[in-house]
Order: sequence, then structure tokens, then C-alpha cells
Amino acid sequence: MARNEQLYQAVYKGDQKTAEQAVLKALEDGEDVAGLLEDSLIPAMKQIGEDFECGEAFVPEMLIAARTMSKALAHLKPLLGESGIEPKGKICIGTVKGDLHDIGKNLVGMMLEGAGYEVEDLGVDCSPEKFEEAVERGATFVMLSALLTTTMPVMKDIVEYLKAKYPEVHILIGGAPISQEYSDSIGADGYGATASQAVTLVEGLVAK
Ligand code: B12
Repeated sequence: MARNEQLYQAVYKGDQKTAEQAVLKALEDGEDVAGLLEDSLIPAMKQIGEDFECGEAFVPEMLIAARTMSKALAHLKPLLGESGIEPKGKICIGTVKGDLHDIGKNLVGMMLEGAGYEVEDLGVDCSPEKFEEAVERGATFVMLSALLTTTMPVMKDIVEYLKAKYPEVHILIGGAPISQEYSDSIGADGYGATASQAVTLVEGLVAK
């Protein structure tokens, strides 16, 4: 699917009203939800990140782009979560301690709900104990998100802490700076580069 230029520009520039209008219009026109995400919304966030990296955008611009992205995502959420069947499993997801980035995490959570799982969103800045509490409530998958190189090591602490107490729980990790190599090095059960890969990973482990 080609990029929806109006939607891309609206998210990139942080124009909430236009973004919401564009997303509603695209849905009315029958545009595919996954296509809107992968070809327009995510690339707009990627671009603002690259602008930030080279000094062409600053935190306020990132923030208004992020708010606009969240508004647009809110319209897609009901469509991603439309399964209406008995949950296939219980998953908790959160962004690790010290990290406040939540767009990717939210997207992963929405896709998993859409795939038929019960998802408990623990929010951002989550301590190992917060994940543990969710496991005690019955989650068999723990999904960790980190967007900062400085908060990646927290994932290692959480994996060590949870694996020692709950070896049967699957821990999956993701976020822009994460790699398969990093996942292997900290003993996580898998890494996904995108929200759809997160679903594939979970489905693979459930099937085992
Ligand atoms: C938006 C944004 C912000 C917003 C966040 C708002 C919000 N509500 O999330 C705000 C303005 C608050 C922010 C703040 C900061 N940010 Co910022 N931010 C970004 C930006 C531009 C986009 C992130 C995003 O939403 N991407 C879109 C989503 C859809 O992608 P994603 O998160 O990667 O998620 C996908 C995959 O990674 C994967 N995934 C994600 N989680 C998981 C989990 C699992 C289990 C799996 C399987 C998959 C998975 O699936 C998702 C969907 O496909 C990035 C740039 C970038 N390229 O990442 C910088 C970026 C992450 N930020 C950065 C920085 C430096 C900061 C600040 C330190 C800036 C500052 N000086 O204050 C603060 C830190 C605040 C904190 N303590 O967390 C740097 C990090 C550099 C580094 N090496 O660590 C980046 C890379 C920008 C840059 N290029 O320099 N930021």
C-alpha cells in the first residue's frame, strides 16, 4: 500500500485534527489498518526520530508527534482488537523502569489483543515487581519494551529476576535498540522487531 501522505504529514507535524480526519477518511475508504500503520504512521515517527538525532527536531516536536500518533491509533484500536472469541492466553506488557516511551508497546498490545489474547498493559516505568505481580495474576507471557540504550540493561535484571522464580514464563523483548543478539545474551525467550513479529513469536511459543 502506498503511503497516505496526508496522514504521514499530519503525524510528522503533530497536527492532531488533520491526523484524526485523515485516519477516519482512510478507514471510510476501506484502507487496510496494517497498511496505515506500516506505511504511514510508523514511518512518520521514525522520521521525527531521525530529525531529533541530527538536531533538526527537539523533544517538544517528538512529544506532539507522539500525541498525534496516539490519537490516530485510538481510532485503529477497535479494528485491531475485533476478535470476540475466548482469549488464547494471558499476556502482560510494559515499558521497563526509567523508560517512558509507550507507542510501540501500545501497538504490540493492540495487535496481540487483535490476535485473540488477553493483554494486561502495565504502563511505563515498570519495575520487576510490577511484572511479577502480573505473573502472579496468571500471565504466562511477559513482554518488555525499551526504547533507550540506557534502559536496555533493566531488561536483563527483569529476565534474571523472573526466570529464577518462574522458569515456565515466556519473556519476549522489543524496542528500537533491541536485537536478537541482545535477547540471546540476556536469556530472553525471543525478540520481535515489529508488532506483527510479536504476534508471530507468541503464536510460535503457544503452538509448542
Ligand atoms: C516519540 C519519542 C519520544 C516521546 C515518547 C512519547 C511516548 N508516549 O511514547 C518523548 C518526547 C516523551 C521522548 C522522550 C525521550 N526520548 Co524519545 N523518541 C521518540 C521517537 C521519536 C519515536 C518512538 C516511537 O514511538 N516509535 C514508533 C513505535 C511504533 O516504534 P517502536 O517504539 O520502536 O516500537 C515498535 C518495535 O520496536 C516493536 N516493539 C516495541 N516494543 C516491543 C516489545 C516487544 C515485546 C516486542 C516483541 C516488540 C516491540 O514493535 C513496535 C511496533 O512495530 C524515538 C525515535 C525512534 N526512531 O525510535 C525517540 C528516541 C527513542 N528517544 C530518544 C531520547 C534520547 C529521548 C529522551 C532521553 C530525550 C530527552 N533528552 O529528554 C527522552 C527520554 C524519556 C524517558 N525517560 O523515556 C532517543 C534514544 C537514543 C538512545 N540511543 O537511547 C531516540 C532513538 C531518538 C534519537 N534518534 O535520538 N521520546
